[in-house]
Amino acid sequence: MGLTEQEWQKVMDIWDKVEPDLSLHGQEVIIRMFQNHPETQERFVKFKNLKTLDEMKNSEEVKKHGTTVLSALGKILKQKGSHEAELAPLAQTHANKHKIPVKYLEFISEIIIGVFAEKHSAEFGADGQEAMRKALELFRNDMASKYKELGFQG
Ligand code: CUS
Repeated sequence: MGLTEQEWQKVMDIWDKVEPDLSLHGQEVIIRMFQNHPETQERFVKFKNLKTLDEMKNSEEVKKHGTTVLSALGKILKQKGSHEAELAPLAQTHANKHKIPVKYLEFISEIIIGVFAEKHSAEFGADGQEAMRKALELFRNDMASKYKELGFQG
C-alpha cells in the first residue's frame, strides 16, 4: 500500500510544479469537479448558487476554496505517508461538518491527476500519475479509517 522513495520523489516533483500557482490549479480542480459531479456542489452552501461556468470562473470563493484544498493536500503529501497529525483534523471536519463521503474524495483525486496532467504534460507522465494515484489512495484510505472511528459512514 505504501509508496517507494522513488514514487514519493515523483509526487514531490509534480508538486513543485503546481505549488507556485496553487490557486489557478485549485480553481480548475473545483470547477471541473462541479461540472463532472454536480452532486458535489450541493455539499457547500456557498457554491450552490453558482449556475454557469462563467459564474464559477468569476467566483472568488471557488478560487479560495481551491487554494485551501490544494494547500491541505500539499501539506499531507509532503509527510510521505506519516500524515497522522495533518489528517486527523481534516477527517474530523469532513466527517462531522462538511460530510464529504469517500466517494467524493475519489472524484477529486482523479480530477486532480487530470488537471495536473493537462497543465504539466511534459513533467507528469504515466509513472508520475501512477505515483500520485497511489499517494492519493493512501490519503483516502486513511481518511476512510478515521471516518469509521468517528462513526461517519462516508
Ligand atoms: O474542502 C476540503 O478540504 C476537501 C478536500 C480535502 C482534500 C479533503 N474538499 Cu472542499 C473536498 C471536496 C470539495 O471541495 C468539493 C467536492 C468534493 C470534495
